[in-house]
Amino acid sequence: MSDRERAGLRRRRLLTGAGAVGTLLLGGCDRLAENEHVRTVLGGTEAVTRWFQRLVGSRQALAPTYTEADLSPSFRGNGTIDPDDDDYQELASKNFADWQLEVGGLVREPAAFSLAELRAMPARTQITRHDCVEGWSCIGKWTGVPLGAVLQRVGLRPEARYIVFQCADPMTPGRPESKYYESIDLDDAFHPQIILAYDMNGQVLPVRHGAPLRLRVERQLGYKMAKYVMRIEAVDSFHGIGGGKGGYWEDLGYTWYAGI
Ligand SMILES: Nc1nc2c(c(=O)[nH]1)N[C@H]1C(S)=C(S)[C@@H](COP(=O)(O)O)O[C@H]1N2
Ligand SMILES: [Mo]
Repeated sequence: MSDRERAGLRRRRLLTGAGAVGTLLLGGCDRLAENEHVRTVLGGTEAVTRWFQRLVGSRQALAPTYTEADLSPSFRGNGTIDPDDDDYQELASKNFADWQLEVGGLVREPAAFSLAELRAMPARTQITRHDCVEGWSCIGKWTGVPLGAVLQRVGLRPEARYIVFQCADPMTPGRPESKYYESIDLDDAFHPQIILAYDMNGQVLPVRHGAPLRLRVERQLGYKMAKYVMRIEAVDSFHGIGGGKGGYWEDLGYTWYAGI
């Protein structure tokens, strides 16, 4: 996203905030975005702290977290909400009992993890705000295994520079080569808030939001947070993957680093 687009996104948020009184009856997500804005205005010190942290903060700084009271009553589903893919539907019909996460590429020991194995690993829960490039936000609670823990299990080779997430959902019906994919660099891969989430708001992650496993990249925009993750691959470049830009939307012109 260019600085101009970023400014546009911020402006849209401010406008949403200004309309708070008139739109109090709006459901879930939009209303919470407004509450957040109101809180920022009232909590001046916190806003300044956050601004300063962003200014000098490292890539390892944490995204803001929220409380149960802040949870959006309904969380918007966006992009694919039910993958148009026979293999995925077959797995879903058995409650993902036969699903496995493949991890390969530039790793020492390629492996496959069942949901039970992922759930047995150290878990992290966080309540965060999801910002979509389209200008809406929702607050949700996510539980999952830190991506770094999974990568440690397989061991990255020194040549690895990026982690690519291959998803189950074709973006053009009937065209498997159009499946959604995303990528992040190693700074993010080992960021403590980057998790592979299997629970949302204290329940099993619904299909709508990426079952059985979706990525959370809390310091970037929504399109980085791959849903329906089937395979994770460590690579040294995006050459030969999709259109070569590191993600489905990136191949269509979105910026690869979508930091917020
Ligand atoms: N596999 C896959 N992941 C995806 C998408 C998608 O269409 N397919 N959409 C992205 C976009 S633009 C957003 S805003 C979020 C939406 O997540 P949600 O449905 O949980 O709100 O998922 C992201 N990850
Ligand atoms: Mo999005």
